[in-house]
Amino acid sequence: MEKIVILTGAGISAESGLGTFRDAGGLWAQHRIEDVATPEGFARDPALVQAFYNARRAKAATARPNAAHEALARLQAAWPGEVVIVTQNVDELHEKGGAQGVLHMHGILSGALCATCGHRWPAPAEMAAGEPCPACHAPTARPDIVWFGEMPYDMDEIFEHLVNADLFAAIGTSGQVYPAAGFVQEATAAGSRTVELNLEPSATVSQFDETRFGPATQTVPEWVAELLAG
Ligand code: BJW
Repeated sequence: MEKIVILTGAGISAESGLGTFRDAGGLWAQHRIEDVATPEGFARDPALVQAFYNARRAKAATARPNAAHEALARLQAAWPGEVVIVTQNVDELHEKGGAQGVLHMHGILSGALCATCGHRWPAPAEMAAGEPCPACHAPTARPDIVWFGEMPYDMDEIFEHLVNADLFAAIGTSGQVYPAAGFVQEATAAGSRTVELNLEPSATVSQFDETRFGPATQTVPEWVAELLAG
């Protein structure tokens, strides 16, 4: 039975009303990456970083999964082989749409992490600068988000899935952030077919065997229906 590995990025949640990073008017047009998505930025101004993530946590809490998230959950439930979803998104809309076992390589907005001892716990709706860790009591609670220069989560498991994939799909990701941007190369080297679904060609578009362009709420349900029809 064919194994499908799917990588998703901010584009799949765009039509749920959550901002992407690099599109015009996206999150990085409003904030400098190095201020809000690096450990150095957090050390410099924890209040700014907490405010950035508090706002995104509040927005994600009310966001609804869209037809693309729901189509991937349908594929997982109906496909006779394995369907692994790896997401760079921190919004948990795949789970809200019914997906199982999602690998959150860049963390989750609903999680908190101690920068001192590494303890992880559910984040409150609002986090403040200098909040204490419930385990070691150091005043270093932060969002459980993977910032630039940090190791993404579950990498061993993800690479294991990639080398065993028969089909790799990247959905709504610009292909500008590593290691995720290198997954298509890993999958190709392992003999997998590859497909990109995106609004526009990504930075790695030339590395895919097949491309489908358009809004995720259209392209993903169509692609899933074709797969399930055989
Ligand atoms: C639609 C749509 C619609 C819109 N329908 N589509 C070379 C190799 C390895 C590492 C590096 C390297 N060079 C540099 C590095 C280091 C660095 C990096 O990649 N820098 C680049 C800027 C060059 N990477 C790291 O530091 C990572 N750690 C690391 O590498 O550790 C060492 C390591 C080495 C080797 C193996 C393993 C580990 C950590 C990266 C952490 C990224 N964190 C962020 C922010 C935190 C999360 C958050 O706040 O939410 O994660 S950055 C930001 O970018 C966020 C995203 O998850 C990530 C990717 O963005 P994404 O999802 O692609 O969004 P956009 O906005 O870029 O694109 C949206 C796409 O959707 C577009 O293509 C649109 O067309 C499309 N779209 N509407 C369909 N309706």
